[in-house]
Amino acid sequence: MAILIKNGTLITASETYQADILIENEKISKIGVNLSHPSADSVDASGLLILPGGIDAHVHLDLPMADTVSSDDHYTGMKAAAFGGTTTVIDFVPQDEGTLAENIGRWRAKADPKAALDYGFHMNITRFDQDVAKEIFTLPDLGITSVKVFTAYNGRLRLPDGEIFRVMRVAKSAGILTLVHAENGDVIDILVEEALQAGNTDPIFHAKTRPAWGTVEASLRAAALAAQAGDAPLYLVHMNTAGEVDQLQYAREHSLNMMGETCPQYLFFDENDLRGADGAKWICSPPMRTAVDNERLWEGLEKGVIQVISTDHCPFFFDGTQAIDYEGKPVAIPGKELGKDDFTKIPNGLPGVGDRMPVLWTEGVGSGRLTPNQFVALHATNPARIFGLYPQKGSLLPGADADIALWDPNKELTYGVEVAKHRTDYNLYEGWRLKGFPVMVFLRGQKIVDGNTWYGKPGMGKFLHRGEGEILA
Ligand code: DUC
Ligand code: ZN
Ligand code: ZN
Repeated sequence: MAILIKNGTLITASETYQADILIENEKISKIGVNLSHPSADSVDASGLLILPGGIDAHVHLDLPMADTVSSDDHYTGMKAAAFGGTTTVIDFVPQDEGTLAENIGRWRAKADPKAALDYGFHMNITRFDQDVAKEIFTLPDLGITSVKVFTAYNGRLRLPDGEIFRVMRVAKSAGILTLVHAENGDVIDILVEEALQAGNTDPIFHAKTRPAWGTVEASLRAAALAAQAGDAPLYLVHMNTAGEVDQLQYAREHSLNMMGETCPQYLFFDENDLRGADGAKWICSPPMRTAVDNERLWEGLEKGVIQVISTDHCPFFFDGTQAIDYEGKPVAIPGKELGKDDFTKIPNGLPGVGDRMPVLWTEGVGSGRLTPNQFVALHATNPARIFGLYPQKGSLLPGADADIALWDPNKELTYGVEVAKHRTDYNLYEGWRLKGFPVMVFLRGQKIVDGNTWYGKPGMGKFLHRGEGEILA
């Protein structure tokens, strides 16, 4: 079935223009003025903007954490994403028992039957030896062209610096991008132990025990390791401090192949949000920082130092003892209440995958800080390029997948948990007034969202075999 979207204004990463779009066989087949087709279903997009579907390059779905699991799985999280204009997500495969291929196989077995959007995987490397080194070379054949390493979570996820250096060298020669989670694991462990000994168990101590300086230092360390690994390509995840923007700028000014992302929570909130009775809602790692950090991250986006806005979506219920209604059924999943007497037991993570584009449209484009074209670059085109999905994803071009968000720039609403479709009991943007919202969303030419109606289905999303990504200068 063909679809003809008429009279809309296309917004790409570099252009804004009026045209019609013809969709055939899941792809954009034509873009032009006054297009016609004998049997296409016509969609009138007068007064609407046409954006490439968003790409959230950093989500965690169905992620086991301590005594629970993140509350959005590959169906519910992707559905929530779609209602916010996102049509592709990239999830992380934990490195548990067995080979990388076995881990990926197990994660695919969970994701494939549920996926409601197209999706890819990053591979966490949290145990490294010669066998893993060899296996990294096979990841591109499995569709994975990025690995993530950690400088924190001692004894669990962290690799020693020498092993991070080795991973970077291997990854570079395999055409793979290394993602780094930058915090100082040693300092965190000492501060956490001291806080608990002193009886400091409130959520604010989550932030106090993970200092910003650890992140600044670890991000420079990552840049230096990548430089010494023959200028291995490097991508800094969830940037949250002003100092990280400085380090990224420094690395880029010195021609290193370094890029970075930030997430909405680091633009709008600070550690004071952890102080209230509901402070646990804001607990994620790395934590919120200060208003000065928020501002410098905005500047990093405006000036192109930071390339991507993703979410680190990893929601938990605030009160997982109380069921919510999800698609007509009661659902309760243990959440933040697990840590009511001890911040270290609060599951780390936030909802965000559905909030990202509507919130950033209002606060970024609506405020004049970002142009609509920058918005598209940060939310779709840049992640597509960096993660080897361009031009199939993140573009409005003939031949590309027809992943499209029709955006009403004048739609105003009060946002919050009742509007967002995440499977959790709270929303960080409760009561925010938003202007500009997706009203219709297509995944490979299939209408999956129309206003408040959901047409998506579990299993309709495809696993994406990503190619080698680009280094964005
Ligand atoms: N941080 C979180 O807060 N949750 C999941 C993973 C991560 O890096
Ligand atoms: Zn991380
Ligand atoms: Zn993450």
